[in-house]
Amino acid sequence: MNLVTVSGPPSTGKTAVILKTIESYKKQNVNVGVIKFDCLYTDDDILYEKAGITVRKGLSGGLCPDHYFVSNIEEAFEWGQKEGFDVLISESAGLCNRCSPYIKDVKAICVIDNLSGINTPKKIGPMLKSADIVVITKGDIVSQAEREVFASRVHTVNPGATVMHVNGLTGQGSFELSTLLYDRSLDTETLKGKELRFSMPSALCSYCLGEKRIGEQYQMGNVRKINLEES
Ligand SMILES: Nc1nc2c(ncn2[C@@H]2O[C@H](COP(=O)(O)OP(=O)(O)OP(=O)(O)O)[C@@H](O)[C@H]2O)c(=O)[nH]1
Ligand SMILES: [Zn+2]
Ligand SMILES: [Zn+2]
Repeated sequence: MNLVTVSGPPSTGKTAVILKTIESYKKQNVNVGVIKFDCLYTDDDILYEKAGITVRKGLSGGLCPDHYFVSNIEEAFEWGQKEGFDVLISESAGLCNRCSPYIKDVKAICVIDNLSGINTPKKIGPMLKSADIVVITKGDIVSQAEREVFASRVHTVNPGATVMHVNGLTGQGSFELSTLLYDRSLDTETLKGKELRFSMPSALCSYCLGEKRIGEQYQMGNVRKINLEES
């Protein structure tokens, strides 16, 4: 089975792009399943089910969604193998810009949209920086000049990535994407022992542990203070 990890900030078009890409696979009799990771809420599973795609979802609740992803991806992978998928696509919410779910030797796709502002590529962090393919959506609602500036900002942050434009509504570009995601000759047997591309920052502070009170005397562990003297 091939595993493909898709992530990106909320509402950028991940589900739309995945649905269009799976349409291409269906025509080629490639069996695809989806595992969706989110933080508090998602109804993506309903969208996938409506399209006839087998899907499971996991909500991380109080945990960083990427940490939750890593703790659960092996089980999700084994589920996909039992289901007999050729490709398992994970969709995860990029809610934490410090982290990313990408695994070495597992295809990593970041979906961002043209509407998010030209400085967004710099803000996203490892989820964009360490992706193999960056998919840019919503090109239909900005000008050609804006599309070009945005794509060049993406290239600056991740010069090694393949940058693609996909329209999540019409599916334009999704066939090309589908040809890059599935490799028939590649059969990943297990994720055991594989490594993340990026070590998740350890940020154990009082607030990670449930503290609610404001005030220096309540702050322990990994505390960082802003320097307000400098501008
Ligand atoms: N105009 C336009 N709208 C798009 C495009 N791609 C997605 N959308 C719309 O953007 C909205 C969000 O798309 P989703 O596919 O749900 O985004 P997502 O990244 O999966 O969202 P979450 O999983 O909730 O974080 C939907 O209303 C889509 O129809 C695009 O290329 N152009
Ligand atoms: Zn989604
Ligand atoms: Zn995180």
